[in-house]
Amino acid sequence: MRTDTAQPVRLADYRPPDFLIDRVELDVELHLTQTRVAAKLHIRPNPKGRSGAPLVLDGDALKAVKVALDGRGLDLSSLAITPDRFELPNPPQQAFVLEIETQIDPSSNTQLMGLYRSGSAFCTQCEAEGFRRITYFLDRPDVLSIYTTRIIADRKEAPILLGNGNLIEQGTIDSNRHYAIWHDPHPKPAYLFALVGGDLGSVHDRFITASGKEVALAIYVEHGKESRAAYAMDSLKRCMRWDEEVFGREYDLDVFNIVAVSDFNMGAMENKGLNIFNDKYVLALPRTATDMDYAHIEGVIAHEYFHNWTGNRITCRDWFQLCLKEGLTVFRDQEFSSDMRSRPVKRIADVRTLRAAQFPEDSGPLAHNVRPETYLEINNFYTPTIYEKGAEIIRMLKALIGSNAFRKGMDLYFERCDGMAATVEDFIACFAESSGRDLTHFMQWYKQAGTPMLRVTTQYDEQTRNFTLSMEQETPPTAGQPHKQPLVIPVAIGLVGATGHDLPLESGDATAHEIDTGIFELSTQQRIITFRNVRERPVASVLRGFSAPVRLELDTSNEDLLRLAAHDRDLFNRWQAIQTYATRLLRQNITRIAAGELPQLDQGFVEAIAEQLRHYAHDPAFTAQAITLPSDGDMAREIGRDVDPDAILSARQHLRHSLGGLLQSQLLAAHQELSSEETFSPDARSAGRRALRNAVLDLTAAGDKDLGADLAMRQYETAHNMTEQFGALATLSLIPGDRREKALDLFFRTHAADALVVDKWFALQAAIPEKMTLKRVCELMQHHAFTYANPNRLRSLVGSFAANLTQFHRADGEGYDLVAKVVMDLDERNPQVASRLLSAFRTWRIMEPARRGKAEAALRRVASLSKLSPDVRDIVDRSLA
Ligand code: B3K
Ligand code: ZN
Repeated sequence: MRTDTAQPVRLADYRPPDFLIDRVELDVELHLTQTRVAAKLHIRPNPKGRSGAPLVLDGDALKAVKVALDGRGLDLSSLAITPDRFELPNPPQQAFVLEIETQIDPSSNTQLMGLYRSGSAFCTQCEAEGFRRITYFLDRPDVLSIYTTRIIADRKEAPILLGNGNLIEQGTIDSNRHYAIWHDPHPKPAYLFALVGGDLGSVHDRFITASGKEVALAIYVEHGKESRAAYAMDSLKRCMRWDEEVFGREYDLDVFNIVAVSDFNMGAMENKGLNIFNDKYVLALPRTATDMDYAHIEGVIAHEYFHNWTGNRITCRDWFQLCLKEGLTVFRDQEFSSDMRSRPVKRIADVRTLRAAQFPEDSGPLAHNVRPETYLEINNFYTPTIYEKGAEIIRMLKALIGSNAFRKGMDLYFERCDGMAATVEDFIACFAESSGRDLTHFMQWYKQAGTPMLRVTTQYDEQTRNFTLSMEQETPPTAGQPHKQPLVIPVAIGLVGATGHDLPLESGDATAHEIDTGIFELSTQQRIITFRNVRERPVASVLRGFSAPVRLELDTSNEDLLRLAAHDRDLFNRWQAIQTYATRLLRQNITRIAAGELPQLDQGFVEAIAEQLRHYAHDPAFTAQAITLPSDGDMAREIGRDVDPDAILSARQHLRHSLGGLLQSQLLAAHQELSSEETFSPDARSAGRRALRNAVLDLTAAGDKDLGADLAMRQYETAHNMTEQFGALATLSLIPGDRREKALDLFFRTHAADALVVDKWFALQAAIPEKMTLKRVCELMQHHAFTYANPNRLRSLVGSFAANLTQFHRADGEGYDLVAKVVMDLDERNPQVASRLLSAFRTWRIMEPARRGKAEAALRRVASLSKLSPDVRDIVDRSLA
């Protein structure tokens, strides 16, 4: 393992490479423990680099066995080669060919970076810096090369040999071995390199592009799982068409291959023409996958495919520009899913994710800019801030300049930057040009961490019929950034009248464009807008569609929230109104419980939920979101300091209990009406019905646990698909007793052979908000199906526990101790997954003092280890700073 000697890398220090590598010819002879990699690099000095500089190539745990320069062998002992560095002190001043042969051991690669084994297959992961674990290289995203890869393997062991680009030749080497040659005509950085060798099953299809070119599509999976790839294939074809229609982007190779593997550090990887996926985002059958899994498959397949243009054709100059490909590609996949499903429901889901994952990051010790300025370990920057907040910036850009200028700007970007390693500035310049706007101030979103607070107060004057809305922004300080600048915030506003309709907007304080679009810009610290001729007192619906990634503080009364909840034509704000109301109720009850008083529930809120239920037929998926109360994590974030998770849990349980009890008959009726269709369809409407049915079941059980358990058992027994079965099990998991244990047991026995379903079983148990969960998790870590070797399994048990607010943050500190111990045990084997788990501590400072002390002690224990990976060292040091 590399240990923690990493030096910070700074954006300000960027220098073009001294050499370019135009062509790479790789010869990879796959072997379990002694894979031979012969690289022939066609190198030339970069006219933009320093002349006369030495050639220094990156390596990581490599062993060179042979080196030749322009065909002449070099004596290895005369060269300064270490496992992580290859240097030619006096390279030729013109183009030259450097041949390096290395030998690597994929079987002992437990980090799952570079070439490794998953099951019985060889596969690779090179982003961000994994290619240097395969061969010495200029492993940086601004060195673009054309790759030709010959893969040689035992024919029986690896009948399937895949590489980037198009297959140009295949044949026999001898009686046991065969080869395949893949050529990728598109220059690309090394992080997009991939190869796969193994004995895999596959499904095939084809796609005809808008200009009539045929593309052969294939998805490779473990033998026997072919039928599970159908939805992924369907999603692939739909997103290929969508990218043509919405962004004018066509696919550019003859083949597009996807390989699903079960050991993968993250979700998936967009290698050119050869996407490699965590099988969780490929495999689905109604009896093994929930609707949420289907939606994720659709989204991730699209995300990786969309990278072909945003990431691959146009890549990043350096890793500081990561959001250039990730934020933009997340925005594109969100838009795709919105077009495939219910747009408001997708928006609500995305905002929930942003708030649950990015907001806590942005207000804690790991806060960083969407474009960071320094890093120690780049793998720690694949964060919700880069991805989700990065996508929000693109969404705001579109709102500010309008759809037409946005599309023109995208077209310009594709035209101007194709084949380039670009920067955020290159990207934004295209929109400045297409819209004619100066976007200098807008750029600040990339340069400043922290979530802005937007405070809005309103006043209606019956005499003058003026409605005054004042907005104020403030971004709290974050690590290393004590003073913040005001940002350009697009605030979508509507004025909702008594009948629920929007009142016309008229104001001398706003531009005609703002009045037309309903999107008002706040670009200074404060802005006051007076709307004129407002015929009745309106309720302001602010930040419609969540038009900016900010926290909103509003003076809307509860009564006015009910108007929005019932009528706002913006469905996001309808949902938000209920969430805001519920949050207020929960906060009051937390205080009441702490003071020894009884929690309360007001009738208005109960009626609002009942009203949502009455109208579920319109969009059941929306209703499912609307009747789901803010989570424990939502409340912890809202409270923001001296958090006592147990107090949050009891207030929530109480509210759910009262609500479930009061609405019981309505809930039971809905559960009955929504009972499932015999034949399963994963489409959004059917999925919405199932989501609502599960939400209804859950609330019923919160109201009356015996009734709920009976209903859940019945649903479990009659379930036709995983969504219903797992929904029932999830409800049962919250009701202690024999029934729960029996159901869990049965579920495991039914699905023991199916790793992705077993992951759900682990995850569900680790999420139970009960004191006994810690013991349960420790026991499950001894279960024969548990292993440290598989990232999905680890995340399902330990990751799920670390996301369990009350149990990870137990008052006795044992939750922290457990996660810290797993991180320390795992670090040597897989630093990336270890550091990801450790980032669960990112909110430790908002806890009440006793818990805070325990969390800090656990972090200090990790920090005190002398041998830590740079990944974990970086996270632990920043968490404690
Ligand atoms: N680009 C990859 C993520 C790589 C993570 C490296 N630690 C997947 C994606 O965002 O599409
Ligand atoms: Zn991505």
